[in-house]
Amino acid sequence: MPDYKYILVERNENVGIATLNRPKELNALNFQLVGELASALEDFDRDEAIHCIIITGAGERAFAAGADIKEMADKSPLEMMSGGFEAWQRIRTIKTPLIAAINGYALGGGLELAMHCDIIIATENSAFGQPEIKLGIIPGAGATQRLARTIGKYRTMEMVLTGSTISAHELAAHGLINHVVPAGEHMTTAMKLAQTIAAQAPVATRLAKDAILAAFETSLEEGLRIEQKDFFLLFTTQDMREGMQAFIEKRKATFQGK
Ligand code: CO8
Repeated sequence: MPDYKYILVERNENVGIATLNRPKELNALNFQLVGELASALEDFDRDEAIHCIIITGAGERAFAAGADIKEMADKSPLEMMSGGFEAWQRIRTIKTPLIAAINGYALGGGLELAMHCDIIIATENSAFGQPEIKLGIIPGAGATQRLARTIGKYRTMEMVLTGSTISAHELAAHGLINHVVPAGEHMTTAMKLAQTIAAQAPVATRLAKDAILAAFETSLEEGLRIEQKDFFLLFTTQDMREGMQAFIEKRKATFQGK
């Protein structure tokens, strides 16, 4: 396991956990942290034993309060362009289902990181927002696109143009958060969900993620084609035979990831 400076990595049976670990700085995302996170997620993605991944933040106050403002403050456009944005692209292409477990602030790049995940759990004391406009910039890791596609144009405009924060309950009502839980229960809830996902056939969960993401990235025609291709592909797996045979024999399926 590589020696990371800004994240913690652990395994709990078939679940991988990556923890953003700069609690004093509210887990602000400096370039090295995002690079380390991308590498850790890729390691999990390559590990056949890992079937679901949780991303969370260390400490009581934040998932992540955004990109590291102190690191960005004197950067030129060219330095920003070559400063490691490809790490976000690497996170975007992780195939294993990702769960964000949020406790506290998820602002700017922090909310964008949560939106790179596939399921979002947040405690009721969490606060969300895209405050970049107050810094004279706009979101740069996907929020204008992912927020608009999830909560709609008008709410996104208000969030991005005012930079104001929004509660977990409000974002859940708009469809961006799956479950709002009492303070301190984000990891328990995320772990239960992760274990349920990890117990399924892993090729199927990865292809399900692939097909659902196509809904956000392609036309309906192309998305339907991707879904069918993924669907037919699963008929080549041993896990599909096992899943259906187990149903017929009225027993629990044992999946092998093959
Ligand atoms: N960057 C750097 N340091 C931060 C950040 C941040 N985003 N957020 C908090 N910190 C630091 C503070 O400077 C402070 O450090 P110190 O003790 O040395 O002064 C420490 O964390 C604790 O923070 P506060 O004292 O400010 O705590 P408060 O409880 O008073 O306030 C807030 C909490 C409201 C969350 C406040 O810290 C805040 O407003 N933070 C900044 C939020 C923000 O503007 N985020 C957006 C950043 S821009 C961005 O995310 C663009 C993404 C682009 C894509 C990614 C490119 C890499």
